[in-house]
Amino acid sequence: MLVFVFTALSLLSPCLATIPRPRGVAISMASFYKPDVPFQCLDGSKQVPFEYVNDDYCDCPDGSDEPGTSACTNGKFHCTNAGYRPINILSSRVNDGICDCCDGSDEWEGNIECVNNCKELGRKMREDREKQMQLQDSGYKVKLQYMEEGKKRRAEKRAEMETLEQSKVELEALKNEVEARKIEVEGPEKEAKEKHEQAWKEVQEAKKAELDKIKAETAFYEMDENKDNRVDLVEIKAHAQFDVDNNGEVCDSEAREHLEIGEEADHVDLEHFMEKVWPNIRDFYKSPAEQEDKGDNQEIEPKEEENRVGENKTGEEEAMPEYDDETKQLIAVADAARKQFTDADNALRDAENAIRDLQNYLNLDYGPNEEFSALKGNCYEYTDREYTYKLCGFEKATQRPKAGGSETTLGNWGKWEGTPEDKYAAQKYENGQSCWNGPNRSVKVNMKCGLENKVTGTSEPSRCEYAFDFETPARCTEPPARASDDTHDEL
Ligand code: MAN
Repeated sequence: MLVFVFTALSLLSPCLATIPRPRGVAISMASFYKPDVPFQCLDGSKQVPFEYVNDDYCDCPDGSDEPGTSACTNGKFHCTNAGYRPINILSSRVNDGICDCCDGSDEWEGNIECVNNCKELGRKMREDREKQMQLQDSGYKVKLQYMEEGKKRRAEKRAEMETLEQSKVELEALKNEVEARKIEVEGPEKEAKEKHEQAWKEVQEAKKAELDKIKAETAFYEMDENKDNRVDLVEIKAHAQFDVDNNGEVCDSEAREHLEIGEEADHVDLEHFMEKVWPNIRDFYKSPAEQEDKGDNQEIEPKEEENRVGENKTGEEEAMPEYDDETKQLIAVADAARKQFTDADNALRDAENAIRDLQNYLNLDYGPNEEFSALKGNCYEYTDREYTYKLCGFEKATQRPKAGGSETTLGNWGKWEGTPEDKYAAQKYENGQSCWNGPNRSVKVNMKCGLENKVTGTSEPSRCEYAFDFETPARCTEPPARASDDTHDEL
């Protein structure tokens, strides 16, 4: 059966009314369907008589001869949808008992009664669009502020950086200067201190030598039992401590060895004793009194020995006397130079740290017009059933269990990760805490226009890979003039 119905076009568009068009054909395509000439398949593959158009038999391989029937599986049916948006549907859906077009034109056989709700859809679409425009409008105003503030901030940071770079140069020079001064005054200080310390050491050593001499003399007179001012073999033999081989007696050779004398001699005088004997025995010599007190084989504390001799009663090191005034003065000068150096060094370090912070700020990409700088230094939270998520702009993203427990870093600022056409559509926070049997945690933050900065949703599409939805005025665009509206009145 020949199905050939022209859409009536006469009323609203007089200029188009002259081109009748077969069912399912868009106005823009009407010129290809002229009733008085054979129809050329749109893919150019063949020509058929015009009567074959919409005759419910598929002639063209591209289905273009049957726009208004379901004869071709690959054909396209154009719904005019006056009051809403025209759409193309697969022509297999024509007269399939389901209303696909809001104007009901796809069900022209009347197998089902379609209500034309194009006007309502159009109204809703316009309302939504109006809301979107208002949102973009208001958001864009905020974005303009962000842009201004962001640019100002960048300029300020740059200026601050320049100032700091300059003062860094000065601080370096100052540091070198005070360091040189420090080195200069530390030399005489060191010399004076060493001189004082050396003198003190010498005094100490002299005292020690004096003490040793007294001990040696005491030992000599203790051993010289017959008081003939000599220590002879018999006297030394009386001291069991010289029994080196522990055989119960001090034999001649042991006695001679300790007295450092040969076979020909049998005694030593004080001078020989002090010079030759005492150095060998001072570490283990025990006076007769000690031997009685403690027994032969017991050690006695050197402290007690000192007490006995009567010197340095406490046995403690005597404190070094204060430096002389001249040395004190040199120390004060060096201390002042050291402080100046430490201060200059700290000031330089502070400047370097501040420069590093500024550099970090300036190295970040805050969008084409600095609009995203509003997120820097701010954090935004979102709580779902299980966790509180936090996004700190250009810094990091975290997750904290609501039930308590420690915070998990989901990622640190990485990069912009939108599309090639829209780089700023998403941010990536990466290298978060490692995930058992999975990748290091990371977050993709999808950004869209909103009136304020906030996380509006979070999810974990795959284990330890999170997605945040974020709204920000920085993503709003200047809305196009309201006149551009693709709701059409194609009739
Ligand atoms: C924690 C959370 C989850 C994550 C698992 C992986 O429970 O960070 O989001 O899926 O660890 O083990």
